[in-house]
Amino acid sequence: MAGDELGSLRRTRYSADVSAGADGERAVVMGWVASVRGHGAISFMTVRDRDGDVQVVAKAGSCPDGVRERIAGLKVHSSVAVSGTVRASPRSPSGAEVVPDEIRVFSEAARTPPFEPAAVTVKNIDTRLEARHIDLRRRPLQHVFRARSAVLRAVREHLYGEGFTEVSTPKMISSATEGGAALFSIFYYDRGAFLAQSPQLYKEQLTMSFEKVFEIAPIFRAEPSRTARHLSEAISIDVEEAFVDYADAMDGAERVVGAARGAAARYAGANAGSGLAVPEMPAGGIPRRAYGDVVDAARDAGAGVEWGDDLHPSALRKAGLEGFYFIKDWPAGPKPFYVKPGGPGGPRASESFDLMFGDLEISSGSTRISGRAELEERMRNKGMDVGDFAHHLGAFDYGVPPHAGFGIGLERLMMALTGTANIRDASFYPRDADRLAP
Ligand code: AMO
Repeated sequence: MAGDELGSLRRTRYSADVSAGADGERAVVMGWVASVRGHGAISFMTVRDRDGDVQVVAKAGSCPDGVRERIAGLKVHSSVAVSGTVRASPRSPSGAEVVPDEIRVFSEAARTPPFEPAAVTVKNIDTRLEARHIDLRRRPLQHVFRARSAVLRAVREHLYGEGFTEVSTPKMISSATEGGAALFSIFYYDRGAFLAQSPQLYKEQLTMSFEKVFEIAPIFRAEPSRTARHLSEAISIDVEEAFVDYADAMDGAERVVGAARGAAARYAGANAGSGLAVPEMPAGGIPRRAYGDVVDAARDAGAGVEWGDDLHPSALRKAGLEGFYFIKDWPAGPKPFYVKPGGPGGPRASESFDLMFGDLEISSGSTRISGRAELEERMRNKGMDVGDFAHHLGAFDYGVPPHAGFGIGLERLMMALTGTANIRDASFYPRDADRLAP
């Protein structure tokens, strides 16, 4: 059945403006049916919009019979407009309801949904992801994604305030930047190409012209790992700066995370009942632990780790590490080719760091190699073909400055800032090894 036309009808208030103070005023509200209950002569409907819910109460005698009957027959998720009068009502959660005199049904829901709009939890995440369009209407997710939006805005404003220039770099590239394993291959006209794993080399080059740059954009990782913390397509907040080292980069990452946390905390403060678990920043700043000390602590706690090993979540949990902290001075061996070896951790270490939240890696960063010969040697040691990076290496003929930076995974940051357990719920339409749709 064709739906009613919008025509010249326009919303006059959002749900938040349907309050006791507006008693007796006219209102046109629009949104989606979240619930309907009918008891013969009276029908109740909840209409959900951007801000919240409006109670619509259609009672025989106080509204036209046709309107009441139409409301009683509606399915949840139908999109509607209700015109009527605001009436103060202590029964209603917002303190007011709308008594309708007209209803328009723009698009009637065609089937019974796999879960209710008001469901706080739905057991199977795949059930939700298959119907992501309506899943995203559920309040718990609305809060996570609105907080995400607030965080992105705060991070951008913070970085602009520090004098960074926002840049965009190619996502279709000819050679790997973060090691060859996790690459997606694509066709580029008649050639093979890849989706960018990170903007790493471009952001480094851009420090030659803009000094302080950042980019917020997708990164692509062909992750075979099926975990609650890996996506195939993630959003990265990438920051890079000339004439600084990794200690400055840690300071910078700490300020970015502070700005992000502040935004999440303000969101949660302004939205009582959001359920977001926003963590505190550590008093006295984010602690910086040397990799060697963390290995020792994990070993003392019974984890079988040696200097040189990666630090798996289980080892970090054993070491009792919680909240935000940095692990710095990682072994150079497994680090990407552009990371500067040496530093305070010794000749086998590197000027690098990870920013952690409990056992979750939120960010990594480093001082970069800024000399061509050293960079080429690192590439050869890693079995890379130097010829593949001719353009990038060419930059080093024209005064590459000392530089450092970091990349923060936005979804992981949001997991930390909201208490979201599965990374898929920090991505609107998550991509993983098993999921390319919706
Ligand atoms: P790295 O590979 O550690 O470093 O990535 C940086 C951050 O991006 C996030 N991330 C991911 N999030 C979800 N799913 C994934 N598959 C995934 N892979 C990475 C993590 C991680 O800490 N170029 C460097 C950064 C730099 O040195 O500036 C880089 O890409 O939060």
